Amino acid sequence: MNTNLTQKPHPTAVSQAWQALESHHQQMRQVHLRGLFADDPLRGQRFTAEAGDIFLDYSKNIITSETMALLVRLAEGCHLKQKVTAMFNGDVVNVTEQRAALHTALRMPENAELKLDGINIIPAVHAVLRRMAVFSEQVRQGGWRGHTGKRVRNVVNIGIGGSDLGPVMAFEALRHYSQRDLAFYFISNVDGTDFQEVVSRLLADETLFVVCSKSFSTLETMTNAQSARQWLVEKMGNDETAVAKHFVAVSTHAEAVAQFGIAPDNMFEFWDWVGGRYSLASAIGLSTMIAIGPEHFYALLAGLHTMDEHFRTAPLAENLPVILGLLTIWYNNFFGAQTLAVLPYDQYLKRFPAYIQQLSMESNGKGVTVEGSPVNYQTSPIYWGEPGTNGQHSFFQLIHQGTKLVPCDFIGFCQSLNPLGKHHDLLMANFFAQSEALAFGKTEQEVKADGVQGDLVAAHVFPGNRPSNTLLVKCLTPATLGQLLALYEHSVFTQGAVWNINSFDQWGVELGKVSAQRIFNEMQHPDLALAHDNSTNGLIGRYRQLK
Ligand code: G6Q
Repeated sequence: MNTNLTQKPHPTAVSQAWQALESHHQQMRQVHLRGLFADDPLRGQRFTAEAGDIFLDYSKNIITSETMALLVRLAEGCHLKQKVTAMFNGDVVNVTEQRAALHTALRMPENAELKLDGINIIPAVHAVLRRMAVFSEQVRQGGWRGHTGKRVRNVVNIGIGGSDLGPVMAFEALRHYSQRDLAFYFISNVDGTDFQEVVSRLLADETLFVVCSKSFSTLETMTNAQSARQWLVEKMGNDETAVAKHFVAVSTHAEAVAQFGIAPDNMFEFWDWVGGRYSLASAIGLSTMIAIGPEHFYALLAGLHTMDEHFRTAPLAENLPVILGLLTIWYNNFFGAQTLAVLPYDQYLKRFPAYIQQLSMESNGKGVTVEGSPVNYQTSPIYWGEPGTNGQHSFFQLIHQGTKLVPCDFIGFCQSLNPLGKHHDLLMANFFAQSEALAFGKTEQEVKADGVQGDLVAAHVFPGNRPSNTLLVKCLTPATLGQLLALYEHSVFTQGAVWNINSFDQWGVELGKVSAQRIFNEMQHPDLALAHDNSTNGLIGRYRQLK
């Protein structure tokens, strides 16, 4: 493990910008947000930015104009603009897999043109979208009939990682817009409990399985898909032909899909230039499209595209994803913050933090540069979070008064999709109160003025100076969700560009997979001698005895 992780990345411009930030940090670690706001009455307007329907107030960060200028200088030194252009153009930015990362092409309008290896890929993107739209409408309107002639009532997405988190997050986020006579389920874990607890409540002849797997070889997904197939065929009196009406696949791998027994007509294609965690806008979003309908799905794509265009064209200093990404670097690399909390004040966004967690940590949890040398600075922070106000009654204590610095992203909406009495004003009152309290805290004097005395005073003091961003949006819609998603995607890209790492591979998940295969084999053959370390041998031995 690299222990000296406080130094700069590489060449001259970068190291100068990095050093300038290091010495600037020496001053900034002495200041308090109370002072920054007192010195600049317009601070709350000065440090704001807007793109599409998203308003960002980043004034409650421990920054000055100089901080932002230095961070932008760092980004320039890292050739951020050039790297953005390279990604959008389809250059091989995923160097270890020799691939482009063209998720942005999935959201481009039909009349756009983007050539990859000399071929315009946009017509193919839209051809798949049209097929998805036709199929979705068939399911939604009851034209798609199951094997016994019944219409579909349950849609079960089988996938894991990028083939699960996007669909489940988007379904939950946009549930308000979903067709309510259809129920949606998501099976991801290889733990049979996940499968059983879903199918035990379903009627097979009303159920459609959407098997999502880019590779169509992922152990968990293939195991769940086989179990689903077996379950369905059994329920249909062992009639194998039932599979055709109850299974569709989303994959880049037509052969493997055919081998599974799903006909090409029931397969929705995407391409190796779409990374798993960036794939929601591809056919991986099929269950989302069935839920919310093609029109809303196109609005989601348009929202993503709005933010893509903003990221691609806006000057760095006014660029929302760049600002968010650079602020993350500021706390991660200069203040030594280890984590970042994503706190949506909207129950529909309950899976949003988990989605952003994968997006960020799988993309930027890297220890080598794109050239393959070990980094000597910190890369991705740990992303985590829960919706407000629930989090306030659990971990917020640590953010307010603990010993760790936890920068927060607060995400809130001015209009509720479920207006109910005073609920929304109460929710949003908490939303505004939290970032205010984190920034300004409560001094000893204020505590005493409230009548608290003696030994109790210290426990009642809130130090404040705890930074946060506030993302305020009028309403949660497919379009604004799209904008939020692309905002985080490109913030992650910005961070990766500055750290000079490959944000698009994920080799770190491989070792455990290979090892699990070997151990699985040892479980199937209890007579096989174990040749692991002493701890692993002991644990497997105990499992063999007790299973
Ligand atoms: C995401 C990762 C990973 C992937 C899953 C599922 O970027 O690559 O989470 O999405 O491992 O892979 P398949 O879609 O190939 O089944």
